[in-house]
Amino acid sequence: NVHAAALAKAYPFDEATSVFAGDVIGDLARHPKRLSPKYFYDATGSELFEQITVLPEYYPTRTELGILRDRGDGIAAIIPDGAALVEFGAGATTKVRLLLEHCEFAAYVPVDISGDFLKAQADGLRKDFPRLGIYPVAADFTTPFTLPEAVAAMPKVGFFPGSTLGNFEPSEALAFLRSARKILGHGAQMIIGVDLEKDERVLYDAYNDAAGVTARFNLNVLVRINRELGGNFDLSGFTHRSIYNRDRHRIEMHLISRKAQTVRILGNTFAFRPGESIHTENSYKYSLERFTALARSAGWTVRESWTDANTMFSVHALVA
Ligand code: AVI
Repeated sequence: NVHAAALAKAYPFDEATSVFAGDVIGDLARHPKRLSPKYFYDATGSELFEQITVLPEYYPTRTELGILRDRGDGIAAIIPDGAALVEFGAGATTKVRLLLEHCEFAAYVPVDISGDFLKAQADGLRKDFPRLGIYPVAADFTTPFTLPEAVAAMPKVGFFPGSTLGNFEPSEALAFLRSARKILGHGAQMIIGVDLEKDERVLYDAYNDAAGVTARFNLNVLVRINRELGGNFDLSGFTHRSIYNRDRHRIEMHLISRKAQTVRILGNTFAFRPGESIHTENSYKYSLERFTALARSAGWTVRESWTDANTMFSVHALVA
């Protein structure tokens, strides 16, 4: 990141902020402009995402929870007793609790970049599952990390809910599934939630909710750039847009400039044409066939797939 190196000399940022600054300046200098969806999740963004998960239009979270609840016995039947559950990314504990209640896990290993968040989450679970060994790992789960020694001898079960896979580009999704297989080891299993292609109106509404929470979530990345990097984005100068790109099987989120304007960030000036977009997120939607093929290319076999009655969302058990 050449920008980060130069910025680190000029500004007294911590390492994470230098990387954020370098990414923002590099990505806004591109044509078309873009920003990485990983920067949505500051404290406000994480709170807005929690609000999204309970919106009437946003079906994925409640549908996946329904599948985990209704198919809990089926999932438990294929998981060996005494296994270690390794969760890639640790959000709200609602989903993992469902698995822990249905299956006899000996250990739980939440992996997340935010150490503070992990600690709070682990403390809450310890109270309700006193016999479960909890071994948090503070790491970026998209890069290789080692599992704690304590779970070395246990069978491993990965857990990657929420269709987070959908926010990866296809090449990144493949790389992640390969890396997870390496980390979990031979004979491991993985439970993964994947959002499905469906009626475009349903997809459109899920990312253009009537209450405007998704719009606030999208715009919050500009608020964050203003606060953390001293940018001067005029929030009323940008509008939220989500569209379904049918050819690429993905929802795209954009922030559209309402007028000709310039924005300054750390000594850099970015010019916007009226109607010009910053592409902020892709959310890929899979068919069962395309997901099966992707898992296969990464060295996994789909052992079982579960969906809700309306085939809106899917949960898969993979074997390495
Ligand atoms: C976290 N991720 C799976 C969400 C999604 O649906 O792609 C993020 C999101 N973006 C807008 N609404 C929700």
